[in-house]
Amino acid sequence: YQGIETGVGNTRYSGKVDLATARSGSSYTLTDDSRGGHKTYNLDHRQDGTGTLFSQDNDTWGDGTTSNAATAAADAAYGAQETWDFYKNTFGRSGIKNDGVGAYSRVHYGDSYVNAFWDDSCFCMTYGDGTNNSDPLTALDVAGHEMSHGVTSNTAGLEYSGESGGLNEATSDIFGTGVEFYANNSSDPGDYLIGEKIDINGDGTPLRYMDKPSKDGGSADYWTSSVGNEDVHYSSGVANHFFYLLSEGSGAKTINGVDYDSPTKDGSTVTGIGRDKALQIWYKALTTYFTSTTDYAGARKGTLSAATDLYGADSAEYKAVEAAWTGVDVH
Ligand code: ASN
Ligand code: ZN
Ligand code: CA
Repeated sequence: YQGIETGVGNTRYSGKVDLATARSGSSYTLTDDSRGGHKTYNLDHRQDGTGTLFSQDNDTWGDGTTSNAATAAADAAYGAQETWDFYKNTFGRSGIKNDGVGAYSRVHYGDSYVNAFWDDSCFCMTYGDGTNNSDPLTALDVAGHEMSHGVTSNTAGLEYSGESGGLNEATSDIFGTGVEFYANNSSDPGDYLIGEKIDINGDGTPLRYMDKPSKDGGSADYWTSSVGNEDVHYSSGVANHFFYLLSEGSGAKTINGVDYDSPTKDGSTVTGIGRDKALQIWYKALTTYFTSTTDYAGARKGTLSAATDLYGADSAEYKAVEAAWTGVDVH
């Protein structure tokens, strides 16, 4: 017998989840033939090679703790699965290249490696295990962030420096957040924080905040003429803040138990249009109007063109895009 199975993942961050797996005879592997054949491999602390495909004689993966090597694999497989489904069901996009082909994921990269990364050359995702190998970088928003680098690379191709680099990073934060809300997982509910589950600062605070990016101590809340000189993970703040304002509006709000308070540069009020429409506008702009050299002024133009295409030039959505960019001082 060979076929697609529904296994169980006991993840570190997302509780107990269904995982699409493959069975061949009495052996199961972390292979998802319902989503382009995505596979999850164990690097077992190496830093090169593909690693070993997760394989075992039962279909329950991990035990929720990092002492079990398959736990991070369950998170990574779940992240790949939800990211695939988010793109398919939100935008009709079939995989990172829209060609129906799945990527692959590698977990347990290096020793106490505190990062995760997408690599175009292997068309693969890689996750470190975090500080003391005990906080793997496999949370849903991180997985969605990294795989979205593959989407950006295969669409607008935003160069990873200057303002286009900030837009590239923000695109990953925006869609990583989209994945987290899409998954609607009770252990990791949707929020406008990035990396809130992986304890990257050691004090429980998230890596980034979309409502007010400067809360991380480095990111830009508003555009300035020098924002393109900053690290792309900081210049992204302007677009992350735009996306929050467009989705949820300015001011104070509590969503899924998290408090937000999003300011505008000039004190103006922005009325949000909801995350679903904001995601459609960003995706249309990324895949239709943005190019490798799009800067913040170009992103304003591109998202306004996208809003016109989707909702009309006289729409409330178009006006909200204008207001949200104005709120972050992009004109
Ligand atoms: N995790 C980082 C990111 O996706 C890796 C990098 O710096 N490119 O932004
Ligand atoms: Zn990134
Ligand atoms: Ca998050």
